[in-house]
Amino acid sequence: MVGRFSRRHFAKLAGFSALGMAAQPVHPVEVPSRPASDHRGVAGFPKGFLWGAATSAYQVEGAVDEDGRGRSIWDTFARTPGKISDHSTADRASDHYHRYKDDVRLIRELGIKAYRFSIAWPRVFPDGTGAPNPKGLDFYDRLLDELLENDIEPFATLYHWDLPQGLQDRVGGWQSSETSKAFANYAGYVADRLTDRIKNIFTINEAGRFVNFGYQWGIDAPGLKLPPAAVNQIHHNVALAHGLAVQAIRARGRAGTRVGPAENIAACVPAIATPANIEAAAIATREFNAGFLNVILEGKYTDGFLNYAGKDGPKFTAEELRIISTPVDFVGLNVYTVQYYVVASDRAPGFAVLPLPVPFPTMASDWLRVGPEAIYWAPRLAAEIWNLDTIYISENGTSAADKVAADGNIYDLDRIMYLRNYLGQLQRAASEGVPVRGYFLWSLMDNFEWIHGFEERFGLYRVDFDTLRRTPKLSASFYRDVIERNGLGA
Ligand code: GBH
Repeated sequence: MVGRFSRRHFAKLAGFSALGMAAQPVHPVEVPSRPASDHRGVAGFPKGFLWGAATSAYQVEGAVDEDGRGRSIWDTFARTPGKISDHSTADRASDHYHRYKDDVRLIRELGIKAYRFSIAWPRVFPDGTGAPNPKGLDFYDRLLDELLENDIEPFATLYHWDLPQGLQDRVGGWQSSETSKAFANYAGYVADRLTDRIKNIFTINEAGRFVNFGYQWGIDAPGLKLPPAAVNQIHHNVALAHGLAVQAIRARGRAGTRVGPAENIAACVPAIATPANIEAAAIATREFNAGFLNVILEGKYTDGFLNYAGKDGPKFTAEELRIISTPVDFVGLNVYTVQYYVVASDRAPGFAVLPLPVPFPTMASDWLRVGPEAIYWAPRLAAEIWNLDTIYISENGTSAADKVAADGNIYDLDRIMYLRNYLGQLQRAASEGVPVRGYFLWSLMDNFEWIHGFEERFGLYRVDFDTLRRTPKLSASFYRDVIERNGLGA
């Protein structure tokens, strides 16, 4: 399409020429500032709502052999032929390790107030346990200083899937509670060293997911296909790791350090929002999140979960359940899609899951079904069920079929469509008093998308993986506008 018009003609068609768009602008579209009297649009987000963006260490950092970093299970996995669709590794990734100063500037240019990054465990403890590697932690020291200098609130995730290979080799990784203890030790060390500057820590990213993908189905690292009893025990070990880490952070961090999980909640949505279906969706939310969120927030596995697991259920002690459910300061929810559409049922436990029509609309990733209502119902139901007072959307965003147009810009209107709809639903939740305090858009920039390598792009900034050059997409301007007005435009 674009090729049939001259650049100027296209810019005119797109309505941008009047806005003075340059060929390679810092922001593709300058958003004109609103007159103060313009009250159109949905009501804004609460004052002080924290607008953020997120990344994770292995996906963006690169520099896998620098400053004493040890190997992680993802280094090993990505090097195993046939595992990554484009045969890439994250050896260089987005080169954030070297470009973090520029990247902090990119955050600032959009008006983003908070940055969620993850700390690579194998940088800090190259072998998982034993002596820490001071140079590894130094990187996060520098990053924190840079963020704070730019008035950006740091949120660190301690585990975003890059388990030290040594722990996998020695004790089978998460198959052993030795890994849970090693994680707590690492968490305590980080808290000791960094909580003079970092106030918010996410323990584990998507516990419920990496266990199944990595240890049950063999899709993600470490690529194992273990039987149900082993998988349930792994889930338990991960929940235990979370609880031990919360305690270690409380013990060794500065007073006032806040900690919580970042979990991809199985989002259950009432197919039609009748009172009975809403109640059914709440029951479903507890059951489908029994292995992590529910046990850490209630201190027990649901009867439904234990009955279903039967003889394959996890082995645990009452003391472990107490540790697992150590109170948290906030709950982070990663919300991308609706997991289940639910209706009420007379049969125990009181809900039924409706079959999804095929095909169902998705974004560029085939798992990413379009379901904006997920970001309304997930925090609302979570707050009601578990009586939460502080929820962050710790991830939301989408892949898109980004193309660089002839004028050099990336007109990712599909991503904007997705964000506009999800943020509208989030605004609805906030305006009804659901305690959502902030939102982290996944992702700040294109990065290594796990088994999909560099083939699926989630960034607000495009990364050219040959030159490593960053270019803001149209969605970056969209997000900047949302932040500036603390809400959606008309
Ligand atoms: C998040 O996972 C992750 O936290 C983040 O690292 C990731 O980059 C981002 O979302 C985008 O995916 O093997 O094709 O069946 C979201 C939940 C669970 C979605 C695993 C992809 C596997 C897809 N993810 N799932 S597939």
